[in-house]
Amino acid sequence: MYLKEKPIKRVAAIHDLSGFGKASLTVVIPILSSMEIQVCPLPTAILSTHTGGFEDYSFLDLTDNMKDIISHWKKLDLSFDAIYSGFLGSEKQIDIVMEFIQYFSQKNETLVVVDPVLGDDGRLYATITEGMVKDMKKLVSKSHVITPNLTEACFLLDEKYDQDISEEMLKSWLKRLSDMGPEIVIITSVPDESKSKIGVLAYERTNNRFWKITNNYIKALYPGTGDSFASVIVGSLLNGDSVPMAIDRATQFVSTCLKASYGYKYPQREGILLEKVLDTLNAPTLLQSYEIF
Ligand code: PXL
Repeated sequence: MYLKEKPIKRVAAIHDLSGFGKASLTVVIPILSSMEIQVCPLPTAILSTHTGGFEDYSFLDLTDNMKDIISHWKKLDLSFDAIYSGFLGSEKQIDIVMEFIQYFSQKNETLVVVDPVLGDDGRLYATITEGMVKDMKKLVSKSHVITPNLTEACFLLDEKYDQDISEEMLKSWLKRLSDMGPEIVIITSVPDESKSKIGVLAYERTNNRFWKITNNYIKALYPGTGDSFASVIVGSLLNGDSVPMAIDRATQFVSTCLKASYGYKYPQREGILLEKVLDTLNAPTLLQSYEIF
């Protein structure tokens, strides 16, 4: 049949909605929409702002509402090309996401991407508990792709955060993370030896290949860059890119966002100026930056 019942790819995006500060759904939706992918948000919580650099934020836990949303989606017999989870609000929510994956990826045609949002810069985010770290390990085991930053990789592996980690050690970490379940492991925010560059390292179990991309380090911490990176990975893989193409595209996009933002003087906690560079997502990737290591 020529007319398709589902004309574009569809993602169930399980993240919070933070009203101000550009993170989670406020970056996931524009990025994936720009990549011609339909986003169906399953919100985990509503916050006045994200938690990175703001205090006294409001936090509405949506655990019970998530169950209602999911049961309606089941009644509608919805199907998704990908399930993509990020910031989760409680241990109970991690169980809900695992059940969601079990139910909605029965035919094994659904790409499951877990961004194990736990912390950054060696520390857990304010709302993340030790119990959530433990449960996140279980959720990771149900995924095809994970995108931890270096801090999150340490928490998932019970390793100490050390910015001076060697490449050989990182290779073993990538494999150990993949042994937990996911076929593709992408670790972001890895400083290189000189600390003047920052890298993304990836492992693909099927081909037993390691990929690396490094970029000049911009000394600035804008919350939401991890969410932007993972969203581009989801969009690229759904659009048929290979793993190195996807990391190339995601790295170029985040680095363009950082450069666009760094030229302005405003509080970094307000996040990257995503809107200024969204249209670059559809430019062809030059595929000149990745290395095999
Ligand atoms: O960008 C990750 C993220 C997502 N959601 C919330 C956060 C953060 C990071 O600080 O606070 C609410």
